Amino acid sequence: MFENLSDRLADSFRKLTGRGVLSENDVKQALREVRRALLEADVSFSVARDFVASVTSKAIGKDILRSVSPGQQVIKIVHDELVGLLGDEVVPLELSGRPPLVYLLIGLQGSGKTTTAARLAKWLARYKSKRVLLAACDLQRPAAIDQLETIAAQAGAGFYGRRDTKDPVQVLNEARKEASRSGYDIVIADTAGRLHVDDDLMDELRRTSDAVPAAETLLVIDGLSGQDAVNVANSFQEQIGFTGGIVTKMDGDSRGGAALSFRAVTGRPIKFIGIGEGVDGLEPMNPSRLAGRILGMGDVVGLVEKAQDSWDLKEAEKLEKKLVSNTFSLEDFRGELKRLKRMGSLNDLLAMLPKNMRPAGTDMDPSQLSRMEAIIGSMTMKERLHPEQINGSRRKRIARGSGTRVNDVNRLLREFRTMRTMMKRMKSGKGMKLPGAFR
Ligand SMILES: Nc1nc2c(ncn2[C@@H]2O[C@H](COP(=O)(O)OP(=O)(O)OP(=O)(O)O)[C@@H](O)[C@H]2O)c(=O)[nH]1
Ligand SMILES: [Mg+2]
Repeated sequence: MFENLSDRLADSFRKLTGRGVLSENDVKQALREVRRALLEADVSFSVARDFVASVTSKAIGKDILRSVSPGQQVIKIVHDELVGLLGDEVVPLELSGRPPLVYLLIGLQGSGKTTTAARLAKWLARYKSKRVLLAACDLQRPAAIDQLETIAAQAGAGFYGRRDTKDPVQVLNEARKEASRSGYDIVIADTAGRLHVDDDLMDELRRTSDAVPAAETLLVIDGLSGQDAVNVANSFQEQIGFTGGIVTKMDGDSRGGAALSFRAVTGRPIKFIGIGEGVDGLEPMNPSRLAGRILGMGDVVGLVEKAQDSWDLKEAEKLEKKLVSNTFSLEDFRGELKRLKRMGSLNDLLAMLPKNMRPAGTDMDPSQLSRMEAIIGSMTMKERLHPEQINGSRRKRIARGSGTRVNDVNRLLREFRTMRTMMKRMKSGKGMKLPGAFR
C-alpha cells in the first residue's frame, strides 16, 4: 500500500533532514518533489497543487526555517496536511436508529461492491456485534445473485435474494421485512454496477434510494483506477449522493491516488479500505495512522492492536521474571518462537513499523523461525533446560533430527547465549539490544 509514494516522499525529505539550516529554496525544491510524487501516485492535479501550496505557506514565513530541526518540522507539516487530506478523523458508520438499518452499496462495475458487502457484514459482526442480512439487489446478471449468496455464506452473513423479479426495490423491501422478522440489525444492499455512469444505472439507483431510506449510502471505488475513480465519484455525488466511500484493491499495484483525492474532491469521508481477495480484507479508515504509514513513520497503533490478539500480558510478565532471574531456557525460547509465528505474516507486521526500524529482511524470514523451532524441537528436554551440555556429537544429532546443518544449530545456540548475557547485563542496568530474530 502506497509503497511508491512512500519511497518518493522519503527521497524528497532526505534532503531536508540532518541539516541545521534550511533556505526557503531548499524547502521549495523538496515540496516540488512532493508535488511530483503525488501526481505520480495519480492524485488529482488540483488536490496535489492545493496540498503543496498549503504546506508551503505553513513552512515558509514563520520561524520554522530558523528552528532547531527545520527538516523534521517540514515533515511534520506534511504529515498533518496529509491527515487533513485523508479526513482528519475517523468517521464511524451510522449504527443508531431503529433496526433494521439499510446500507446501500453503489459503484461502477467491478469496483468491489459484492466483495465489500460480505466484508462489511463480517466486520460488523466481529467488531460491532451486529447481525447482517445481505440483499441481492443486482438483478442485471443472474450470476450476481449466486455470487452474493456464496460470499455471504463465507462471511457468515444472512442472505436474501429472488430469482423471479427484476425489481431491486421489491427485493430490498422484502429483505427489510425478512430482517425484522428474523432479528437482523442491518441490511446491506448489493446493487448493480455499470461500465460507465449512465442514465439507466442512475435511474435505478435513485429509485432504490428514494424508496428505502438508507442509514449509509457507500460508494465503492476501485483503488487501482486512480483519479478517474474520483471523477466518477463526483457524478454519483451529484446524481444520487452518498455518505462515504470505500476504496478497494489497495493491495498490490494501487498507487493510492484515489484514496488521497477522494475526500477533497467529494467532500465525503472514506470509511474503509479494502485489501486482498478474502472476506477479511477490510480496514477502517484512520487518517493519522494511514498518513504515518505513507510517510514511513509506521502504524504503531495498528501493530499493537494486531499483536494484542496473540500476546498475553501474563505470559509476558512471566517471561520477564525468567529473563531477569536468568532461568530463561531454550524451552521458553521455543514458546516465544511459537508466539511470534502466531502473530501472522511477519512481513505484514513489519510493514507497519517505521521504515528505519525495520530489520534487514533475512533476519525476520518466517522460515527462519520455523527452522529455529525445529532445532529446539529435536533437543531433549534436558538439553533445552541446560544448553551448555550440548556438545559436538549432540549438535550433529540435533541437526540431523531437525533437517538443518550443524552451523544452524551453532548459530541458534550462539544467539541464545548472547541473549542470556544481555539479560544479565540488563539486570545490572547496562542496557540491552536484542539479537537476530528478536531485534
Ligand atoms: N486485489 C483485490 N481484489 C479485489 C478487492 N475487492 C474486490 N476484488 C476483486 O475484484 C473483482 C470484482 O469484485 P466484485 O466484488 O465482484 O465487484 P462488483 O462491484 O460487485 O462488480 P459488479 O457486480 O460486476 O458490478 C473480484 O474479482 C474481486 O475478487 C480488493 O480489495 N483487492
Ligand atoms: Mg457485484
